[in-house]
Amino acid sequence: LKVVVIGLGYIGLPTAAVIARTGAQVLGVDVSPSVVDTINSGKVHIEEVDLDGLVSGVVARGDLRASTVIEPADVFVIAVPTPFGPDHVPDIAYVLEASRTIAPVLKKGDTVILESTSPVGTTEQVRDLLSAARADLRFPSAAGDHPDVAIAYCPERVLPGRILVELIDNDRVIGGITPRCARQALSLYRRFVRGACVTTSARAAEMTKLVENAYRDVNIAFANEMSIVADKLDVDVWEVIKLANRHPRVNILQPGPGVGGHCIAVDPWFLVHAAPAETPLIRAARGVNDGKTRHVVDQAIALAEAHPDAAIACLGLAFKANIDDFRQSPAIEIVEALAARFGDRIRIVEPHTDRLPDPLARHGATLIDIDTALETCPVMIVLVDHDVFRAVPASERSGKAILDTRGIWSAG
Ligand code: SAJ
Repeated sequence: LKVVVIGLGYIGLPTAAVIARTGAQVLGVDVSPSVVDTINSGKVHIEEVDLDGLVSGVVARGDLRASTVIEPADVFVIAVPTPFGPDHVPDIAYVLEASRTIAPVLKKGDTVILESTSPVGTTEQVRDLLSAARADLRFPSAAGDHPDVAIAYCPERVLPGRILVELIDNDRVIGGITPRCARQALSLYRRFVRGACVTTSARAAEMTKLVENAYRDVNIAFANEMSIVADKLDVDVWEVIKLANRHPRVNILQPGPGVGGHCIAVDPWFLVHAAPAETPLIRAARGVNDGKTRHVVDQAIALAEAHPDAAIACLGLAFKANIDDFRQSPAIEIVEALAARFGDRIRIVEPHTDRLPDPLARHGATLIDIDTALETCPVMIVLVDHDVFRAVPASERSGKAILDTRGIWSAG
């Protein structure tokens, strides 16, 4: 079996490597020559648990290669980003571009699978684009005739930091343009998925993915709203959540400094865009989570002003614990606002980087380690729950002024 994976990012590269481990011949295609060179030398350009060892192994065995140029294959997997543009309008340009590159090499019997989070109807758009480009092939339609090419949508659902485990263990939803397309796509996932593989329509699978992330966003918004209420009422929100979660049908998530990353803060907008009048709850949740970041900025400024001249340690820049991914990180937004105001009083601890993003350094903020922070900073702001911060004992932080947005040092 020959598989082409288009897009070698956080999803595409691990997926390509896992498929290659099953003995399939995998070609990873990416627009970036440096990403391609890195992978062909057996290395990785992203940090993810156990990914380096897996990639170096499958590259050394010749089962995974990377290129900027597509080749014919039996299965094509599209795993490119789907950001949103101005006014939160979903941007599927990369998906359509990837489809355009597939069109010339497509042949009878091939399977095309879209994994990128996409607005409902995108898989049909991929089909339309391919069918316009290749009048010599028959493409699937709801009418259920016998197409030459199968087209399906199978959303990725893996959690950064656990990608290789979840790629194998999570259930997969496989949505075909027709049931036959879904069955054909299923045979790829059967090679490496231990979880259940459930087949459905492409549109239902597309919406399922959006619903999963919108559900999480709404639930985090609830936790964040409760944290602001608890602050106002002078109650420890972490204790309240722990106590409420003892109820058999209550399971509140954790408040934080806002919602970051490239999924949970983005995908709900795809639903809002598709049905603006019908999604007040999803929109409100987005507002609450973004508002929580501004609330933390205000709290942090008040704390800094209450301790004039004190060095302020900001713990963490990543969008969540134990990863090196800073994309759409609320921590970055908060530290930027603080650095713009307090300049070289701001010290940043982020074990997952050795250099500060540009605006932070420009404002005079510096990168220090956790030991130095504990020795030299009377004010500490916890923005990310990295294990190394969690491990700081109460004795080492006594006497400090602390704003703990993740509740890692909460007595509750
Ligand atoms: N967060 C909280 N409180 C919580 C949980 C998360 O504030 O209780 C924050 C995190 O700190 C982070 C953001 O939310 O800033 C998102 O983190 P996450 O761990 O909830 O999710 P992601 O973005 O790493 O991955 C999500 C996952 N989706 C769901 O859990 C429904 C993952 O399974 C998806 O594959 C991924 O989005 C994706 O690519 O869509």
